[in-house]
Amino acid sequence: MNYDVFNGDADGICALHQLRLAEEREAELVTGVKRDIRLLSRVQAGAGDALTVLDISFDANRDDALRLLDAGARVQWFDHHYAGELPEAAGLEAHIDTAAGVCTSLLVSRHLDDAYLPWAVAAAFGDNLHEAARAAAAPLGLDDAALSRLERLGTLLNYNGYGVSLDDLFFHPAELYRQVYAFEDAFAFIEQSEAMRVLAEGFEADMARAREAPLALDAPGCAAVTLPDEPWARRVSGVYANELARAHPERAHALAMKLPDGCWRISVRAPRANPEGADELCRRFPTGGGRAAAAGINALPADMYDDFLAAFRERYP
Ligand SMILES: [Mn+2]
Repeated sequence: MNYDVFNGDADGICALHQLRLAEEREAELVTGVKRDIRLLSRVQAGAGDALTVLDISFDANRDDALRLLDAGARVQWFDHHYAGELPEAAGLEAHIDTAAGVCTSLLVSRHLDDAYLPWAVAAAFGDNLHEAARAAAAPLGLDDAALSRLERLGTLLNYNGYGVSLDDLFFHPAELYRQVYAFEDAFAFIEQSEAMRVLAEGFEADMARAREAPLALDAPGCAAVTLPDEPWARRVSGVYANELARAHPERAHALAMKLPDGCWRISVRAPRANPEGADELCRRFPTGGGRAAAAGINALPADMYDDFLAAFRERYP
């Protein structure tokens, strides 16, 4: 049995698509919303089974990876997230590079001598790696309009992955992958696929609502946006945070979403011009964590929201 295990965002989908264009293989698809990264816990496999794992952290799946390798499964892994120490296991083929400006689809593209490079460029845009995407696209000799179409493809595939549960999404990521699978040419997919049309409409409507959302805080160094507990807000919050970060590179951003139990889910982006401190700020609060440039708090008790805003403002004056 084969298993294709991939993050449900643009990077995961485009990584798998390139590999399966290069080598067709029947496989059970294992994926989920973008935040659902502990995907290997769902796989039971052993000797004779082959897994391809894409765009999820080895470290976050370490126990299950060791379980599957011990059981005799062969595992091929491409990723750009923190992996920690890799085990000495004959069955593991790891292509892991955590350098800035690298995403999983670019690693896969490198592995395949850039045979399907437009898909990797789109994925890099989806992961908000705009400079890396443009640099990687150079050999394609595209004009600005064509490059913008790949940016839009990456943005929309990425947007589809955001949500708290699969119910929030327009397409289950496995279904979206199947739609992509029918197209070798990325530009044909952009022009002809029903999925692109649905995602483009959804994206525009969601972003229009997000841009109307009230600011809880609007200061020179930082801004905080309050979003309601609605599917559109859960879908668009990550992409909207990226848009704000690019539009105001000197400013830090916090997106706060009310959860059904009254707690707040908060995403913090440090200023792009100085991407520091988001993790340290979030870790001061219960359920907070992340990276220096992008961090979050999963469930902030409502009575601590004002404390958070004050600390946010103090950190990014
Ligand atoms: Mn990625």
